[in-house]
Parts: sequence; C-alpha cells; structure tokens
Amino acid sequence: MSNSDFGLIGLAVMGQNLVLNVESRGFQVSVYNRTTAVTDSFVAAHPGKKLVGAQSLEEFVQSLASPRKVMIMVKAGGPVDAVIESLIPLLAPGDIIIDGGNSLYTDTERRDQWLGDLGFRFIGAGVSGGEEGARKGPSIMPGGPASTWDVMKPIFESIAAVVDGEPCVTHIGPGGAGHYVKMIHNGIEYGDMQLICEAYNIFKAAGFTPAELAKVFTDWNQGDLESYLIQITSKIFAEIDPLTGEPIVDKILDTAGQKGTGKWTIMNAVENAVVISTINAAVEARILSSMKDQRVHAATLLEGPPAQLSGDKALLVQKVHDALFASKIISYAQGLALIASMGQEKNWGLDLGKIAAIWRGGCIIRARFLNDITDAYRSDPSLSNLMLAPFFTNLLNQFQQNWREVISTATLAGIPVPAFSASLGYYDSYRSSVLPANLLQAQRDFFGAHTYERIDKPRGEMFHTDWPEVIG
Ligand code: NBP
Repeated sequence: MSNSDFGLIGLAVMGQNLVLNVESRGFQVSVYNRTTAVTDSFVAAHPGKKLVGAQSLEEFVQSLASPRKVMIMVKAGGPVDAVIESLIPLLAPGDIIIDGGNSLYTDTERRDQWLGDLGFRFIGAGVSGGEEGARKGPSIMPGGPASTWDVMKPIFESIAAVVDGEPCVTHIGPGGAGHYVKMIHNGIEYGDMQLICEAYNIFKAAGFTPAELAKVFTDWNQGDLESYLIQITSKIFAEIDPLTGEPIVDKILDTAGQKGTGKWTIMNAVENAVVISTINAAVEARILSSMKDQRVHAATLLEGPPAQLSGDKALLVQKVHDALFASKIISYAQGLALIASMGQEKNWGLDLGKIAAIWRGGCIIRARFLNDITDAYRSDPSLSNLMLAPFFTNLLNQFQQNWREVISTATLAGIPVPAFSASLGYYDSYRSSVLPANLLQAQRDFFGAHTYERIDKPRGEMFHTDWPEVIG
C-alpha cells in the first residue's frame, strides 16, 4: 500500500533515531537498509509503531505516498551516490530525495544539478545533535529549492528541537547551502571542544582533580558559558572507570580522531581568504595529538618548564572562564564571517540571525550565548564581524586582560594553548589599525617588483622603489 508519509534509507544510529522521531510526530514511516537483517530487527524492536520495513528498494518506494519523500541517512560520499543511483529508476518526477548525512556541500551541489535535470527534487540537509538529537529533536540545516522546502517543512518542523517556541530548522538557502552551513557548524564544534580542552589542561597543571573540575564545569554550565559541550564535560569529569575505580578521563589515551568536516572547513576558508585561526588551531591540535609516539620521544629531548601552576584556584577559574569565553566569541565570529563570505560569493541569501537561532537547540554547539548572537544579527543583519556587535564588544573588552594573563601564564609554564593564542592573535590583529604589512609590501616590491601603496597618496595609486642590489 502506497501510504507512508516518509521513507528513510540507512538504519544506522542516526537513521534509526530519526525514524523514531518522525514516527512519534504521527507520521507513518517506511524504512530500508542495505543489510536487511538490520531493518527486520529494527522494526521488530518497535512493535505497535507506524513503521513499514521493506526488504527491497522496490518495495520501499512502492510503500510511499506520492510525491514520495525519501531521506538518505548513509555514510557520506560514495554510498550516497550509490543509493541515489538505485533509487532513480524507481522514483517518479517530482519525488523528493533528502540527503541528511554529512555530505560535502560540493557533492550536494552536484547531486542537486544531477537530480534536478532528471525532474526530481533534492534537499541537502545537515542534521546535528548526534543520536540523542536525532531521537528527541535535532537542529536541521536544509538546503535546496524553497518550493521543495515548503513541502518538507511540516515534517522537519515537527521533528526539530524547539527553543522559545521556534523550531531549530529553517530553509538555509539553495543548492549546497544547508550542507555548507552544517560543515561550518562542525568546524565551530572543533573550536569549542579544543578551547575546553585547553582550559582543562591549564587546570590539570594547577592540580585540579577531575572531581574539582566536574564542579567547575557544573558551575559554568549554570552561568553565561551554559552549553551542551560544557555540560557533557562536567559529566565526563564525574565519570568513574569501572575497571580501576578511578576517573575515566585519566584513563583515556590522548590521541584524537577526526572525520573530515574540520579539514573541509579549513580548505574552504583558505579558498575564501577568511581567517578561521581558532578552528585551524583546533584541527591542528587533533593532528598533533595523534602523533603520540613522536611526542613521547620529543618530551625526552626538547626542554621547557615543567607545566605546573600554583596559586589561588578560585582566581584561576575566573581567569580561565574569561579566556575561554573570549576565545569562543572569536571562534564563532570567524565561523560566521566565513559563512557570510561564502553566502555572498554564492549568492545564497543567507540570514545569519536565523542560522544562529537554529543552533540554539538540538545541536552539539547549542549554547546560551547563541541567543545573544541571534539578537546581534537580528538587530544588525549586515554586521561585518560578531566582535563589533555592542554586546560582544563589551564582553571582549571586559575579558581581554584575563585572557592575556591566562595565555601568558600558560606559555611561561610550557602548557600548550594553541586555540586560546590563535583567538587572541586574531583579536589583536583585527583591532590593530596599523599592522607591519608595510614592511611585507616592501619585501615583496624588493624581490618581485610587486609595487605598494603609500600612506600619503590616494588608495590604488601604486609605487615602486629601485631597491639596492643584493650580491650573493
Ligand atoms: P554511518 O555513517 O556509520 O553509515 C552507516 C549506514 O550507511 C548503514 O545503514 C549502512 O548500511 C549504510 N551504507 C553504507 Br556504510 N554503504 C552503503 C551503500 N553503498 N549503500 C547503501 N547503504 C550503505 O551511519 P550514521 O553514524 O548513522 O551516520 C549517517 C550519516 O549522518 C553520515 O553521513 C554521518 O556523517 C551523519 N551524521 C552522523 C552523526 C552521528 O553522531 N553519528 C551526527 C550527525 C550526522 P549497512 O547496514 O548495510 O552497512
């Protein structure tokens, strides 16, 4: 019977939870998974629910009401193309395919063109929030034609997280805009996580125990730093390893993995000539963390202070709070500047206020201060940099002294704080009306006759100096 409202292909962790979420909102959902035993056990595990398990793609497609709405939730890359290719002969023009995985936005643009040419409708939707978000309400970033979004809106709005009565989903823009914004969301997530890790490293050097850190992070989560990542960090510090009875955080090897969205964000930033130094530092910190053997060897050869801090712990907590918050503002300022730049370049008509608003719930970077970011862009949609919104200017002015002190204290003690430092470097560069690029221009003119502008002549007028010859 062709009467399911929605169909989903790919019953791994995200797919299963999204299906249960959609079904719980009153929709009948058809499901298909390449390994059909997964479909069988999933449907069997949820008796009484409006689920239709299909053994073949043909059966799956036939079970859907027209126009068919098919969401693909498989591993990004080749598997998405493979699923689309097998769907094409089975679907009818006007049917809607939604790719809900973490696809690279350029792949989404290619698929948008490919499927559009065949008469299908395509949505590339970033879905954030992991397993729990998918089940209880994710933040969803859909891109594609506005008319297709209108058809999908009732389902997406019903399953998304809700903050202040607003669903955490909005039509981001055409083509690959949704997956693009999801990619930058992930880059910002990398930055947030690394900044928290640097705060932890400083506290560890000052002798804080995991139990003390659980308290610090719990307190922070009741204040202006309130966020999902601060909250889960407090729970991580409180967790005890059943094998040893000691805090689990002390038992976990210090080598981090990554799946690629951080790297994609950096590559896109370079292409757009936008500085995202905090996210760069976060990605590079993961790379350095993975070089465990080299680090262990280098620790026996390269000298530095013993990474120990002493002093008033309560004062340190306050200073690190300020350094963390200031760096976090920078990270979001950079990520949003990149989104704005790309949005202009692609003519996507992005609304940064709406984007910040849908990140307030459901996703990994949800945080209280996203309310303030939303307000900043709603009151000035053409804001050139988040740091210049009065609310954030005031915060940065208030935090900057402690931010500097934390970085200098850590640096003098040999504690690496690459993302804190990169953030402060951006702040200081951005607020410098004069940078040493005059010398840089002189060097470029010296060896390459690249010419330069003068401070005492109109902009655009170029000059060249006949520099002395260098022998040898
Ligand atoms: P995975 O990314 O682990 O993918 C597993 C699913 O892909 C299984 O259903 C598998 O079927 C299917 N699949 C593969 Br692999 N190759 C296939 C092919 N050639 N044809 C058909 N199906 C194929 O699942 P996930 O962790 O649920 O993530 C799904 C998407 O959501 C990914 O793009 C991911 O990056 C994104 N995402 C994940 C999270 C998260 O927290 N996990 C959060 C946000 C977004 P099988 O059972 O037959 O192997």
